[in-house]
Formats: sequence, C-alpha cells, structure tokens
Amino acid sequence: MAETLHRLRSLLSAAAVALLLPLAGVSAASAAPPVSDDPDLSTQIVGGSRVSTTTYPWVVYLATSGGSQYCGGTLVAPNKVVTAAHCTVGDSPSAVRVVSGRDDKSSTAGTVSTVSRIWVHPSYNSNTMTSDVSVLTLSTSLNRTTLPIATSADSALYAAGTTARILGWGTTSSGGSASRYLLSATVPLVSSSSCTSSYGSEYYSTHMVCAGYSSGGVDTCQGDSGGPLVAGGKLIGVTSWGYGCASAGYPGVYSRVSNYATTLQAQINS
Ligand code: 4AZ
Repeated sequence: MAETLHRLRSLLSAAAVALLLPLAGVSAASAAPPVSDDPDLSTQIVGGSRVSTTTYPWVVYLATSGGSQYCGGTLVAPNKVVTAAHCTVGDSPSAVRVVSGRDDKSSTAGTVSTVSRIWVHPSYNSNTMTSDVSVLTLSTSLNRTTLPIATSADSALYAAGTTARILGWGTTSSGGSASRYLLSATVPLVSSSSCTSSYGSEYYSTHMVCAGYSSGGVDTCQGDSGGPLVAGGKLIGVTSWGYGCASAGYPGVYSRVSNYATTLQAQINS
C-alpha cells in the first residue's frame, strides 16, 4: 500500500538530511517531560500514553480489507475523513476501511466503514511531500462528534510553543512495532525558522508545520501518518513525515491544514 513506499522515502529523506545538516542546531526552547514517571512503560512509546476514542471520538484509523491498520485519520463531517495523501494515493476505495470507536485494534468495538470515494490533493508531490492531504468519503455517515479544520483565520493556533495533541496507533519507536492501543501525547509547535534549521529546504513553511521537543522523546511515528495534530479544538495538522521518530533536533512534520482549508472544505461539503 501507499504507506510502505512512504517509509522507504522517509529513510532516504532522513539520510539526505543527515548528510546535508550533520550538525543542524535547534534552539532549546522547550524541555521534554520526564519519561521515568510514566505509569505504564509498556505503552510508553514516543512519549505517548493510552487514551480513549470516547474522549477523542473523531480520531479514526485506516485499515486494509483484511483489517490491518496502516494510517490514521480524522472525522471532519459525518461521512468525511481527512488523512494524508501518502496514505491513500493510488488506492481503490474498495481497498480501504475506516475504523472508528475502537481503542484496541484487537477488539471488535466501534464501526468499520467502507469508502465510496478517495480524493487526493491534485498538487500532492511524493518527492517534496507538499499537499500531503486526502479526503475519504464514507459509504454511510457516522453518528460521532466531528472535528473542525483550521482555516486561514486560525493563524494564532500555529504560534511556536502552542501545545498540540498527536494521536495514533502507529509504531512505538522508529522501525518498531505498532501499538495495539490508541496512544496520544502533546507536543509544542516549532517555529518555521527552527524547522528550517532542522530540515533545510525539505521544509516548506507554507505547506507544513513542525511539532516536537528540541530534545526529542515525544513524536508521531510510522503508521500514525494521516492522523491528527490538534490545537484549539481544531485540526491544524495531518501527520506526514520526519527524520525517524522522536529524535532530538528533528521534530515531526505535519501538513499545515489552514493552507488547504478552502480546498479541503469544498471536498468536505461535497
Ligand atoms: C511515517 O513514516 C512517519 N516522526 C510518520 C511520522 C513521522 C515520521 C514518519 C514523524 O509514517
């Protein structure tokens, strides 16, 4: 599926960044929280802890027809899910399932929805990872709380240092195994100048936003792609890429939802 190719690209991209910016500095603005007091180290992944879809009813995951989770997503209307283009590009709607209301992937809780349409941003570029957003239309509407998307009026939500929430069922370390349970953490948004210091020309400030502690330790990871970055009660980012996961000096990179708001909202309303 699309995600597999992205993992390869992430590795190549990481190597290129390491070669180009071997000593890229990042201002030490925020310290990561201690990890030693985590009450449950078995679920302590990239700084995450277990949460429930009862608390976050709009977080969903994408699965194959065989039920394997491979990406995240956000319910933004009763029949619309925002995810990453790299999660869906080239896929047939019949190959995708959207699972909602299921904290534990090993359970049968919640709802498995089929998909009637996949829209991939027409400007999505898998080399630059710009316009990494996609909208799925569900065959049947869900009765679940939705999350609004950030618009151009929400620039304040992108201020450096803003606390944002990440959620997903992805891997608990770079190259590790995926989480059985929904995990979540908060991370501070990183300024565009700092993210450029990390990633150089691979970071496109109009298309992307970065989040993470300068010391690393808390991050999204493989399989979290497509899932939400949330602040101020809105979807401000879509998990997209990064150099590994939770590495010091290399924050997670998210599609900047406000940049695509008009285009996304047209799809959500259609
Ligand atoms: C991925 O490959 C991926 N640390 C997602 C998020 C991040 C890196 C890779 C950010 O799906």
